[in-house]
Amino acid sequence: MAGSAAAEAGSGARTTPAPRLVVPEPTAWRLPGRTLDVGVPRVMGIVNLTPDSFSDGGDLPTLEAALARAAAMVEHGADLLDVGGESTRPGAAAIPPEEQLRRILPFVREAAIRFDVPLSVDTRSAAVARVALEAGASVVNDVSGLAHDPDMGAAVAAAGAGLVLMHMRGEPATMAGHARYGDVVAEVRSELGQALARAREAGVPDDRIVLDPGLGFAKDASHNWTLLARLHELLALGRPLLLGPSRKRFLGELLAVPPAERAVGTAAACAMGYLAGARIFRVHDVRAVVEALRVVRAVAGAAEAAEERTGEG
Ligand code: HH2
Repeated sequence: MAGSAAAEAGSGARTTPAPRLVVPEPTAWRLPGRTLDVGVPRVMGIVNLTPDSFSDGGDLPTLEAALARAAAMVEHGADLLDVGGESTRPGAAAIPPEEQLRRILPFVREAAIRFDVPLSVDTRSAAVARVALEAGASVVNDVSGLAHDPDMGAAVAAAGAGLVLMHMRGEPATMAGHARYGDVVAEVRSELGQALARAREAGVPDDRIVLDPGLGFAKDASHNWTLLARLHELLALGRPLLLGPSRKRFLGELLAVPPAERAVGTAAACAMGYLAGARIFRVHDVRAVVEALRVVRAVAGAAEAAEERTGEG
């Protein structure tokens, strides 16, 4: 295909596999009470209820402010909300479960009533997950990929919740020292496979699970770019892919702008991630990303229609 596209382009142009649209299988993510079709792109809006998150720490000091931010995200097209009470930026210390719950629980209770989108809780603590799931959350986003808390898999399985397994090495406090790979894509794929095995062992069914390469977690900028370029190789694990490039340092290093000005870079990374097969995008700037994904889908749809016509002719 790349060859024929190059031939059409003429004048010595060549194409690489990266910009081709990858259409992943499977396309269903089963959550309590509903199945999310992830054949189409889904945007997960970030609600950080932390004083120290790298891009938006302290932005939402009251429950009202958090609910207003969430309402705006849903209005702009967020399909899920991800709430967290612990920053996992490089160097961050762990936050005790009681403090995480103090930060997030009022929001989880209220958001579960107000918004008709699944609520995800970003935590590595089974105690936090259990309480949040009982209060109305339906997904656990575990950035440790079930490596941090040995009770997490059982907590997710018992609630029948959805599970995001993210790739990381070490802990946020130490992960920068683990950013050493031979082939970063092969190693992330293999270690995500181990996380998937931990989930299965704990009784979490495959159709509840999505996988995430963990951009910026024990990865330097070149690792992140390589993972974005070769994301489709992670589809071999057989589960939908979630991507979290939002406002991250590798974008800042390229663009030389502070975190609050990285929405355009984030949207471009999500658009490329979509072409490569990711279907869920965890972002702060929901509107920019929803619009970027709509544009990419329109082009991809037109390309598919053109291909079908060629096939018929
Ligand atoms: N990134 C962050 C936190 N949670 N979860 C998933 N699944 N994927 C990610 O890439 C991811 C994540 C870090 O971003 P943020 O929440 O904005 O910052 P902080 O950890 O400082 O709160």
